[in-house]
Amino acid sequence: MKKKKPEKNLLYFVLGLGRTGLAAIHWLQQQGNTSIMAWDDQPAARAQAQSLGVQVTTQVPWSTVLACVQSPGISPDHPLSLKAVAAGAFIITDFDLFNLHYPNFSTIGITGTNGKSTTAALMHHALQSAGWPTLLGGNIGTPVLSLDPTNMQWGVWELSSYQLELSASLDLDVAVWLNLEPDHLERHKTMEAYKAAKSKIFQGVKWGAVLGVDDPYLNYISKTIHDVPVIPISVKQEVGIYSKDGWLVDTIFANGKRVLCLDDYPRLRGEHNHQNIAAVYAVSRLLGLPVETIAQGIASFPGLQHRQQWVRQIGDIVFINDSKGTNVDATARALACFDDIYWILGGIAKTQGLEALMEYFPKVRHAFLIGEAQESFAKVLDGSVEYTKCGTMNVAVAEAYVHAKLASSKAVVLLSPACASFDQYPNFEVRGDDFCALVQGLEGQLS
Ligand code: UMA
Repeated sequence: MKKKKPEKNLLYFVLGLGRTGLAAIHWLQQQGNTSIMAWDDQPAARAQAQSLGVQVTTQVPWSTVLACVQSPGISPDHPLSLKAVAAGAFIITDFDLFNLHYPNFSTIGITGTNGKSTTAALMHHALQSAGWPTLLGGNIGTPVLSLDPTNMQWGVWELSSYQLELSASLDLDVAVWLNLEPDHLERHKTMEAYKAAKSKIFQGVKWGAVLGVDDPYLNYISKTIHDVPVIPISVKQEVGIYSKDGWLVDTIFANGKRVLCLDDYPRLRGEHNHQNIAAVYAVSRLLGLPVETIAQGIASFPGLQHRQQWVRQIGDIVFINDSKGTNVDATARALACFDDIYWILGGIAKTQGLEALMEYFPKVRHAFLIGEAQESFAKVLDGSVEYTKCGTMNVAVAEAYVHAKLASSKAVVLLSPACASFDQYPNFEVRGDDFCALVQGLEGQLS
């Protein structure tokens, strides 16, 4: 799509009226656009757009549509998207509108199947800590058009394959692609299509690309980019910027020196987090930040809420909220990061059974079971891990604290339920908040 400012009085059609679509309508109206039509397949969402004075219809005069602003959750196969394309309208995203309207804004896009939220939040935090006025938006939960760029210069965008697939002109300054696992194949159908969607992150990239080359496909891609510097990152091989023996080693900007001691960041444990750190370090160095500044930014990162979030330490006991661990894969990542674990789990079990976590059972000192899954989980743990059926979170937190206090060495009380929360909570966020509040209230009870 040719770079030009969005014109007034040409029609925008906003397809999808969730967070992205409603933010786009607000933004277009703020820019003075009055010619906006919209559609959503859900009546409740349509009503919200109507209340904003927008005509909600499928009867669109397609020949006058400049662009269809499509929400990421809507497939390119949606009948209205197909009609827009057939009529010659541009399919664009909220990122494209942002980019067209704020061409001097500098942007870092981060994608990957896993770790992109943590990496985007860490990147944002590192730049903010260095005194760079930076926005954080995208798949992490905040549509970019709801952000206020006044007095800001940098944007860190978390980008999903859906958003990349639909985008027309991202033109990022720096593109980061962390890793690749099969995901969202119900939408993309094939791995090839998924890879093609993700690869759009490099279109128009200006300053550099950071790639997690432990994945063979990303390693291959890293060799095909010639227009901008490519920085490989790894946790397995000695290439580019890599982690080894608890250190981050930099062969790109520091002649192979050890630059960051990864043990200094207990809130970012585990190989996957070391790769996230490598990505943030790589981008920061590309932008010219000194190592010391980067180190300080990473050290003060509070972590993402509900994802291995460090809550509190009482004596030798650390409390971790991983309420986002709603399935065994996510919980496996948390269990891999800690030792001497007092594990709170349960809720509504998913189809993949707890048996898949058996390799981590030797690290668990005691399990505290809650929710619907407690009986079935007890059967799996029987004979391998000591457990207590607690029923509810308040009992589990109190019991876990009592047990952890009796431990002779360091202990980790970890909420990582491997389950959905809906039997006892409206969502995993409320479950995590409940855990945090109970942990904050512990001191008075038992210390
Ligand atoms: N809709 C239709 N027809 C369809 C599909 C959806 O009309 O065929 C309508 C729905 O009725 C709904 C609206 O589209 O009203 C929802 O649009 P959306 O799914 O794009 O959701 P948004 O609220 O705009 O949120 C989106 C992202 N959602 C998805 O990609 C599914 C959010 O990522 C993102 O935070 C937000 O934009 C801001 O950028 C969420 C997500 O689940 C967290 N992402 C996936 C993931 O991380 O795995 C990709």
